[in-house]
Amino acid sequence: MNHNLFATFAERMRERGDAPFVTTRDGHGYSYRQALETTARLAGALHELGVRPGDRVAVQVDKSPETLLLYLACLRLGGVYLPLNTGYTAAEIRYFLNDAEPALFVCRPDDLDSARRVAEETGCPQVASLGTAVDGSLIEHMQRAAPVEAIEPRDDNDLAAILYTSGTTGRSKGAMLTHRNLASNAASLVEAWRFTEADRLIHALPIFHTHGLFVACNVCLMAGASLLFLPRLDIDAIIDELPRGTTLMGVPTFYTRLLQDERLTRELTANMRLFTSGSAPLTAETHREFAQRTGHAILERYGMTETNMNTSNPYDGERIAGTVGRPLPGVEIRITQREGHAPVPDGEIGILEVRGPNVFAGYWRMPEKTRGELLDDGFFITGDLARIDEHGYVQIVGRDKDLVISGGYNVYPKEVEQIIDELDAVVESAVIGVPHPDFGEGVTAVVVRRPGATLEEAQVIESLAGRLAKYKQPKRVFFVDELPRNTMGKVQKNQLRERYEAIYTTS
Ligand code: MCA
Ligand code: AMP
Repeated sequence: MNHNLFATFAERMRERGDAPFVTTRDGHGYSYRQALETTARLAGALHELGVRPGDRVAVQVDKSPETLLLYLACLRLGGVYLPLNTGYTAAEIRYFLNDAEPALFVCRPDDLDSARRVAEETGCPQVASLGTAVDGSLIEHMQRAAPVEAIEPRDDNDLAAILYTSGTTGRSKGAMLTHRNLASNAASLVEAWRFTEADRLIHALPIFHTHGLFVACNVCLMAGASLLFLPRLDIDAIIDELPRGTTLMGVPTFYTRLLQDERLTRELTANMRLFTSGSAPLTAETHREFAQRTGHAILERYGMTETNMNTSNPYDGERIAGTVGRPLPGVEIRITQREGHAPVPDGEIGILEVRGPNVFAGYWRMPEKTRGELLDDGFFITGDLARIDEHGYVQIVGRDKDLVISGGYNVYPKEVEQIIDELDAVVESAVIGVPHPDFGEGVTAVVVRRPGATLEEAQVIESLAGRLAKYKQPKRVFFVDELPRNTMGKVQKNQLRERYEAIYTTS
């Protein structure tokens, strides 16, 4: 049996025939039949460009139906899909290409020159481009190449994708996801969230992360549902589409922004059956306000790049605000002490560990880091602090890792601090996340200047431009004489978070 995830998708695609698969607001799109054919043609283009089974295909392009088909074509050919945030700078991309050694880098048409330079520096043999108007050299290749009709045989444990997560101690790590990881999770979610052919998902997330790509698209593909692709979060467009949609998946910022719009009502959302939230904590207040306004209890779930989705509030039972529900079928969780991994007593806070067919195969070419987080018994240490409440629901209460989540994107303070600390006028810095009304947490830098130096806030932010994606850059920078430390010399970020707690929420 072929365990290629695409083989499962292809079966559904054949069955669904002329039913709509993915469309944009201006009517461009593909039926399931057209999508299946186009993946064969795109696989032909990839083959012509030298991609062979097991090869990585790095992709940094804007969201479009063709981007999704490129992912599927890569699976079809047995390639390993490596999507990259469109906000990453050339400096960030250099690291990923060096580390992953892709056979092909697909970039935006406008980025072709810089992409070619980075590819040359990193030894990436081929570059192609893909635009949002069915344009770019990849499309030209597709028009010339012979389609690849076959579906490359893959094992359960063969890699389907690598997604980079920033490292708490510097280097980004490539999470290796297998065909089994993706297939098992998509099947669980279809079941848990009752996805069917009748669903129409309003899709406004980026498709270079687990949430927008695997949770949203794989689930729709497995269920034979249809996707409405919006290029980004656009509240007007969502409001306009809600009467024709059945489901929306978002990060908490989606819901706080929707709530600011008076057009969001019970009537507007009457056709919708499911709103889900994840990637960052949804406040109980947002959950309640949304339920009051629309009659829909947002279904919050919890996942990670390394594990796909782990827990979910129930479709039928009570969805409890401030919790992420119970483990999905086949997923085991335990709450442990940091040292020794012994379980904590019931109801107490500890580190959340996860095991199951959803848990990744390890970090790309980083056996040490893999051993540090993926235990011999198969449990993965998430680094999230959690407790299990009296209903058996998981509550994520904090993080044991130094991480800021801004608008659903992870920002590792270390990465930002390292660059700020390179400035001549800086002695040291600490980057923290503090409550932000739009992004949940706002990236904030606290900097110690050298005596006599005249560094200002704007200069610190400018120094990061071109080196770090915009979402990682601090929204505010503060200067202090010294950073608070404990007796061991460790910077007390909790104290800093308390001190700057209200900077974004009181204006
Ligand atoms: C944009 N900006 C941001 C963010 N997004 N700054 C901080 N955090 C962000 N998330 C910057 C822009 O560059 C801009 O800067 C300014 O903030 C305002 O941008 P705006 O137009 O408001 O941004 P937007 O296009 O509306 O985007 C906000 C967003 C977006 C909708 C929250 O970031 C988003 O779609 N986030 C979802 C991320 C996601 O999919 N995460 C899943 C990964 P300036 O004005 O100065 O130019 S986690 C995952 O997959 C796990 C497994 C899971 O559990 O799901
Ligand atoms: P990423 O590495 O981008 O996949 O982000 C995964 C992290 O996002 C998790 O380890 C959690 O810290 C956080 N996360 C995801 N979903 C939720 C949620 N529903 N509530 C709180 N945190 C979440």
